[in-house]
Amino acid sequence: MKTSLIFAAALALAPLSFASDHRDHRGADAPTPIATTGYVRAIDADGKRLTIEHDAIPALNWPSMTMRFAYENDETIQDITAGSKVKFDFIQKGRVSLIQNISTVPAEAE
Ligand SMILES: [Cu+2]
Repeated sequence: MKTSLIFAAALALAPLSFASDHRDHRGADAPTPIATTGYVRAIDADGKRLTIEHDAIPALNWPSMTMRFAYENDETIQDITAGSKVKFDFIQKGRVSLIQNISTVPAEAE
């Protein structure tokens, strides 16, 4: 009886320990990517910046606004054109909002 209780407790705790292992693996200082959607208003290929009118981002307490997001590689935005509706995620690196992934949203998915 006691053994089976301990076993049940271990099973119950297993998902929690898996989750914290996963966080540890990312590193304590790894910024959490933030997902949002918006419309690309301009592409600055030389400066590697997209101007995006993004939706409100409650996680950052940001209202909807138009602002510039950085990207590191041209491949990141290869499917993006000005006017595209997009979903994307980004991290905050100091004052820079750096896009991690971005893709267009089909019109029928709106
Ligand atoms: Cu913003």
